[in-house]
Amino acid sequence: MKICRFLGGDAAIRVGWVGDDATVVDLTPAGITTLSQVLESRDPVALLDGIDRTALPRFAVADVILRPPIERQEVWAAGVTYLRSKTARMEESDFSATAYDRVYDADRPEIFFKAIAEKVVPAGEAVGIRRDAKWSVPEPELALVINSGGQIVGCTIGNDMSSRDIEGENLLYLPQAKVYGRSCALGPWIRLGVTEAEARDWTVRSTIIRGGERVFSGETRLGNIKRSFEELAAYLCRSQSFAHGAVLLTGTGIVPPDDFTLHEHDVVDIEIAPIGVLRNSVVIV
Ligand code: DO4
Ligand code: MG
Repeated sequence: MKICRFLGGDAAIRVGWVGDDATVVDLTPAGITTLSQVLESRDPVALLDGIDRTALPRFAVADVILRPPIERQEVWAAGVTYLRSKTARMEESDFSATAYDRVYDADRPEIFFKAIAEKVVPAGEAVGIRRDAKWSVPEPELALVINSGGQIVGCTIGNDMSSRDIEGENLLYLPQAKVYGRSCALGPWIRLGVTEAEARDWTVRSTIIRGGERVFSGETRLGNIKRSFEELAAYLCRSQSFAHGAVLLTGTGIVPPDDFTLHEHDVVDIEIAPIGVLRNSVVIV
């Protein structure tokens, strides 16, 4: 079961039920006007299953403008959760290699703040590459949707856009490498009611298109994430609570070759087939 936020004809943001990735059913007449009503309910899937959708307005996905599937949650990100990510970071920086090596094996994961909700880019809009960076990459990641009680209630697709030269120069520059305009995309929608065991069997695929040509493709299995989703969510919620919930990116296992950098107008696709495809073009910010 999938839910989205989209713009209605009156330009108001509505919550939609997504069927077969092709149809959006407007849940407003059924009294569902915010995502949090669903995500904070005792049983989100049962809540939506209990709605008779037959008489509700429906639209083709292609005809609606999707908004990011997030309202007031903070977005955080885990890093170095795949072996591939650890080796890539160790190669990018002599300065920080030991830190990446250690954090991969440490009990405490790397978790950093990524974005506030209003800065998140939806599917269909442009993600950003910094104008002062020379080496910019997308980071295709599963994103966990966590409610105010710290429970994982759904998942979506995330892009943790990163400036690898800035990150590699000095670990203290990580916030600048990771947090800037248009550096976080989420979407196209949230999938509810999935167990971790099911999700770990899924594959993340990413392609980058430049001028109509595919210039990169890569894939990994979510089962390659070293830590459990529950462990990552529990660390995020240690010594802090999220009144509006949180979204936690789970790290990347897809790393383009070291001579690859994104260009303006590239198009980045990230597919996790049981969720959908997050597609964004690239703009310099
Ligand atoms: O400190 C590096 C960030 C790592 C990251 O974002 C990832 O592995 O996805
Ligand atoms: Mg990342």
